[in-house]
Amino acid sequence: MGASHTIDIAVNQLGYRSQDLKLAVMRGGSGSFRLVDMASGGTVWQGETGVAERDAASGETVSRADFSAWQQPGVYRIESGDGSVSCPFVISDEVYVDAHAALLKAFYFFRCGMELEERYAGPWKHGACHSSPAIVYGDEEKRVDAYGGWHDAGDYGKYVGPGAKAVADLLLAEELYPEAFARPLLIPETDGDMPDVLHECRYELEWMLRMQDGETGGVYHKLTTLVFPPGDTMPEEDTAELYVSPISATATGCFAAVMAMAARRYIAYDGHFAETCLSASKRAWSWLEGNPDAPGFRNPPEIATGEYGDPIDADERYWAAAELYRTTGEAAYHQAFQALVDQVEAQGLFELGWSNMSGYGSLAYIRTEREKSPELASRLREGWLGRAEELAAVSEKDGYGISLLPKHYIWGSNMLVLNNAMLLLLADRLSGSALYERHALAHVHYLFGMNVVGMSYVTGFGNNAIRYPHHRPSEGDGVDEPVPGLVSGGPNAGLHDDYAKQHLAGRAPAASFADVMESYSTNEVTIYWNSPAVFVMSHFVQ
Ligand code: G3I
Ligand code: 9MR
Ligand code: ZN
Repeated sequence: MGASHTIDIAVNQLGYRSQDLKLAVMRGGSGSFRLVDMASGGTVWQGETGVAERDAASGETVSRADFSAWQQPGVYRIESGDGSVSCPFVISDEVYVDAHAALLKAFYFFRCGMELEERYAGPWKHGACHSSPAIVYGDEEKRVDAYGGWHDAGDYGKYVGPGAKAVADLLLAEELYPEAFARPLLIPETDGDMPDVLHECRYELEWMLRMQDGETGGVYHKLTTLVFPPGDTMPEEDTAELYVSPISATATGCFAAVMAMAARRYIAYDGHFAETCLSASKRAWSWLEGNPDAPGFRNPPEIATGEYGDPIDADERYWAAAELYRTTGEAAYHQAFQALVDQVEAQGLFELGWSNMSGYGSLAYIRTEREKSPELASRLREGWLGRAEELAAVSEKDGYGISLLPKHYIWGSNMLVLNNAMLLLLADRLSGSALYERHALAHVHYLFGMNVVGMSYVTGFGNNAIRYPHHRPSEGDGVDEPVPGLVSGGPNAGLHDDYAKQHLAGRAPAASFADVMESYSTNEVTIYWNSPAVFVMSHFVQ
């Protein structure tokens, strides 16, 4: 791990903006701490930590050091009375700009079906991949030519549900924080008018359009090889036969939703594309209407790649109805939305995951300017704010200031960290206040190093950032550094891979993490862990 410093003082390794909440976490106890200016070596500020308390998630006794009062830009580190030293970090208003850009650029690095040229990809260039038409599972005569889109993760599968979540987060970020996307991304399609983030999303949306069955309007669940290739396979070396798995209601539902959303975001730049998205969305909706009892998706027997199984499609239908109503104003979608809400509520109305996508539907309804049921709109809005209040209460108590309980350190826990930060920021937006911003920021501090393992979970960002993500291109490309800007899944107490079983058993939930390629259940990367990070960081680069 190459770290010469101790991790007894955990900081945001990127740093802090001058006016923001500035927190560090001390492990082991409480006491005095000094802020040391790295340039002069002098102590510029000193303080006392809060009371040390036992932190259930990390299994440590920790105290918080709050140095928000110091606002002078510079490079610093924190030293404690007993001689512990933190990583160096910066205080500057620009401190999150490069990380935000890299988290977004990561989507270009996930691209499938085209060469990543050196002028855009630098040393992480590679050849074109996965360009042959896919066999339709169960109908060996039929082919689907669904090239393009983003690889899902450390593997090369392309899955509709995860893609829909990722695009939704990016389109929402662009809708709410347009100024955060003013800088060019250095991707091939750049032109003067359309923001690069929309070019990048379009690359995925066009793949999704190819995943829709022309005859029925249903959407194939995923496109993968039969099994995962070895861990150091480059994309262009992964030449096994491709298969599309059967159409599913969950894929068709979130496809309908994200296409209706895209129709609104692209209309100002490309009316033809917006129209294509909307008519694809409506065809998907018709499929849903014709298939009210479609079974949940399960991997066909010979297909062993990611399942993204999800037996409940009510939330995807709910999201689709909300977006179609917001885009078209047609009463039928409004009725369908209202008819689904009680059923969806049982699983939660404010979820932003690949499995339960209800939160996107609730948000679309709360934000639409179309005519709505005042009762339903206020029920959803109040519910959203109530959820934020619950997350804030957990964050107040948590040793590291975040909203996860010990049971939440599951596969992809960093998605929960970032989804919750997103929900908190949206709550502020809905109420016109800044009540939860500081809690959301603590989640950013956690992501970039203020956590019990003392690592930044984003490749290339932070003095002690992860270096060995479960990401086949990073393993296979012969470049020392991994592809930059990738968010790791983070601690997972479930011990879902052999490495975790052997090395992480018995650890506290938040410490169940290893920066090794083998540990795919703690250290893989995905598009839908990067996308909420882009959303959250968009708020903090304004
Ligand atoms: O929902 C339950 C929760 O109720 C329970 O308390 C908790 C306790 O473990 O488990 C939760 O379910 C977890 C589920 O994700 C929901 O998030 C499962 O344990 C966990 O095994 C499951 O992990 C998923 C994993 O695939 C295995 O299916 C991850 O979310 C998902 O991100 C991951 O996705 C993989 C793809 O299959 C292939 N591509 C890479 C990608 C990332 O690793
Ligand atoms: O690389 C695969 C990763 O993308 C998946 O998330 C994970 C779980 O489905 O599986 C990984 O592949 C492993 C396989 O499941 C078991 N053999 C080792 C593979 C890693 O190289
Ligand atoms: Zn590919």
